[in-house]
Amino acid sequence: METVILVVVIAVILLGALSGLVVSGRRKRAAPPKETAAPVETTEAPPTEPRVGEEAETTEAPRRTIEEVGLPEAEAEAPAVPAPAPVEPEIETPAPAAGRLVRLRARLSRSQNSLGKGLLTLLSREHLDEDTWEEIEDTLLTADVGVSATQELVERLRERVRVLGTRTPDELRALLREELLTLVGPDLDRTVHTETQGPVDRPGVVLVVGVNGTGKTTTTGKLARVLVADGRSVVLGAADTFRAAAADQLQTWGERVGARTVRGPEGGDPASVAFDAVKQGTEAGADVVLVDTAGRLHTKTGLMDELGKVKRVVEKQGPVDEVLLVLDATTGQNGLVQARVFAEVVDITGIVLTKLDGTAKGGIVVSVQRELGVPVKLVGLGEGPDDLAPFEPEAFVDALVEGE
Ligand SMILES: Nc1nc2c(ncn2[C@@H]2O[C@H](COP(=O)(O)OP(=O)(O)OP(=O)(O)O)[C@@H](O)[C@H]2O)c(=O)[nH]1
Ligand SMILES: [Mg+2]
Repeated sequence: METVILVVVIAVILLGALSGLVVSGRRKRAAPPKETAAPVETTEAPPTEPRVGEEAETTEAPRRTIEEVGLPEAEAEAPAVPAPAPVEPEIETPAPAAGRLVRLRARLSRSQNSLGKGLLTLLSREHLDEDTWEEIEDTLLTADVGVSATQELVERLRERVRVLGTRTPDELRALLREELLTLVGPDLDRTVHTETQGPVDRPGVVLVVGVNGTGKTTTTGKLARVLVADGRSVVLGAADTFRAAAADQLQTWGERVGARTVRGPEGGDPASVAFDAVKQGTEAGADVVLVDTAGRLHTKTGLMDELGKVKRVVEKQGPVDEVLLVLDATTGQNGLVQARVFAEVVDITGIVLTKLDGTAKGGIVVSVQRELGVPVKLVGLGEGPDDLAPFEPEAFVDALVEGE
């Protein structure tokens, strides 16, 4: 009897175990179709484990037709709107360059009219004794006019004041204006040569040089804007390979006006970047190629050698039409020393005097022209994108003697 009960108990347990197995077996069979359904439907690709889930998700989207039907227009517009926004920077329309110095005159006067005012006050004294003439001389020297130009000017002023006899303020102002203008050189050719002197199917090539921090990259960017405003197409060459940020800085300027920047690897050969820029500019049929250079190099001793090489390599494709030396007006005599060194290596054809808004030493215009025998062609009057002006002697001298 006991064995019968035992057999029955064992039979019940076995039955229970069997039914459990069947259920779990069903579950096991049910599970795989859930996991593999999507890949099987959507792709013939082997369902390798990690990809299955991803593909299932991505391919599931098109099947949600109800949602699609609900928002057909919104879905169609959505990808089109955000896509171009981050890629296409807004292209600016810069202000034209003509008459800029007159527009920026207030800024020039603020920084420079202490020279004019100082001179007029001194010249208005009833008795122009030796002490007064010395003060006039000091005023000119302080403004960086330079020794020889100062002596010349004082001599001429002495002579003319003597002839004039009594002096009204207006007469003095006119006289001073005339003499300062003579000193600045109203007849020098201040055109920035951006048109090629080589074969006609070649862009004009402008090389921008100077020591670090003077404003080369900023000036190159501002000049690109001036040219674009005049309807010229511009390619920029980032031949400052000293640090990647330098090329980025130039490229940002270019992007704002839709000008392409040719650049090379950080620490790469500046001459080959400059060469490429001119080559690509030629191929693209650009009007002007502006090449920004480094104010310092990895090999310190080689700055001047490197610069000479940049120019020579570019010249393999044709002449460089303009070499602009960028000088920081606030550095005074130091700037003149730099100018001399650069002039020995590359033929400077024009000077850009930057930061004239931040110094009263506008006399540097006179001394640097005398030093190099090269005219000041552009002046920087601020950090704004259009704060670069063609240098106009009349407007400059007016700002000195009239002020605001
Ligand atoms: N106030 C004023 N600041 C200027 C002017 N021109 C340039 N700057 C500023 O001078 C600083 C240096 O200018 P950059 O153009 O970077 O000088 P850089 O010669 O290219 O310098 P490196 O690449 O380091 O050799 C920047 O902060 C400019 O905004 C100007 O005319 N007026
Ligand atoms: Mg720079």
